[in-house]
Amino acid sequence: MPRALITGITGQDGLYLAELLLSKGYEVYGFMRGQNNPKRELVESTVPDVKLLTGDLTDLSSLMRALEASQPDEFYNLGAISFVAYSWENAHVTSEVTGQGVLNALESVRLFAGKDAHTIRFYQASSSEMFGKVQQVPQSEETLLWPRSPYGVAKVFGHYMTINYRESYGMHASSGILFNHESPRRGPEFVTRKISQAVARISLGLQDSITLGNLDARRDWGFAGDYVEAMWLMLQQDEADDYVISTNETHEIREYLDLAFAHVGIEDWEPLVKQDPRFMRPAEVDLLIGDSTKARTTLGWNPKVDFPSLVTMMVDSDLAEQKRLVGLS
Ligand code: NAP
Ligand code: F7E
Repeated sequence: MPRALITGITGQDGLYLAELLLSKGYEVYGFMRGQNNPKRELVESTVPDVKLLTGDLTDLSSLMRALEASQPDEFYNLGAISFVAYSWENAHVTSEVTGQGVLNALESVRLFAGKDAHTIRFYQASSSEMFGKVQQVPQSEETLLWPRSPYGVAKVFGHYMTINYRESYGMHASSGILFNHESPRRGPEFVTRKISQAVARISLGLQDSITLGNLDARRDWGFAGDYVEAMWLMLQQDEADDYVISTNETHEIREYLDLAFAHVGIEDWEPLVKQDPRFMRPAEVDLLIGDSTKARTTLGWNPKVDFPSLVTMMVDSDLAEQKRLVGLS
């Protein structure tokens, strides 16, 4: 039975990846912060077969202990401070967790396994935020990186550190440059979930309006369930490498609003959406659109959920949750 260790197990991708690996017969270990983590219950109820280990990406010794306890064949480093807006307010801790945390994870594998470090296949969760002020459209593995947020800068550090450990120590370390991917498990601070939750509440008469920031930004949005499959495929290759994972389509936030409101029968949503500079960013990433040709041809990966289906999936899930919360179902 193959064994996998996942950092970021309480997050959106951690849960989907754990489900995928369990379905493939893996023994799965989840690395989680704190003995009193409020998300422990969620993990225990969603993926009860995952064995939980506690620690922190900023603490090398806790990663070493997790490796000792799990003896993994595959190590998926998904843990990070992942909210871009927050990274300006807390740039230092973002660099420690999202940046140096990757170094700790790589170093823990090298120290733990020594000359056998290549036998633990390593996945790093890199991000399209690294493209920032885009230098090429669409963005591929060859596109120059120009991060526009402390989060993006930290991800660039982790990305190159992963490549460096591959080249210096022969580690099987791969980096997935994932474009935005969403789901009903997306944190409510991210724009897609913020909208799906608000649309559900507005349609049920529980909320009057929603307040957003910049509506002109464009993103290449996919479904998280599809994207974790790409992570797994990367670690099944003989050679480690870097891959862009994206739908190759870009959509404005307004299009997401159009589809989400239309799904609950509201066509004229403009009066329901307010804008507040509080949700604007000091520097914006305006246009993200990925070119995932390499992943499609080499890994045989293809996204299955398209943009309209993603939006309706998220709104339907929030409608069900809101109805449950107010006792309507
Ligand atoms: P998420 O839902 O925000 O999950 C982040 C996870 O990191 C949580 O489990 C969190 O644990 C954990 N974490 C935070 N600080 C930690 C620390 N100091 N030590 C250990 N764990 C810590 O993120 P996601 O959407 O699943 O994304 C997974 C990874 O992919 C992240 O690295 C993210 O940056 C990257 N990524 C995401 C996207 C996307 O669109 N979703 C795109 C590209 C790359 P707590 O519950 O304890 O906070
Ligand atoms: O913002 C705009 C905002 O916070 C998307 C993370 O998973 O994907 C994610 O980062 C866009 C931005 O995601 C609001 O200005 C407008 O242009 O949903 P988001 P993100 O910043 O793209 C990348 C690939 C990651 O790696 C990250 O970890 O939406 N926007 N109004 C807003 N955004 C938010 N959050 N809230 C608003 O009210």
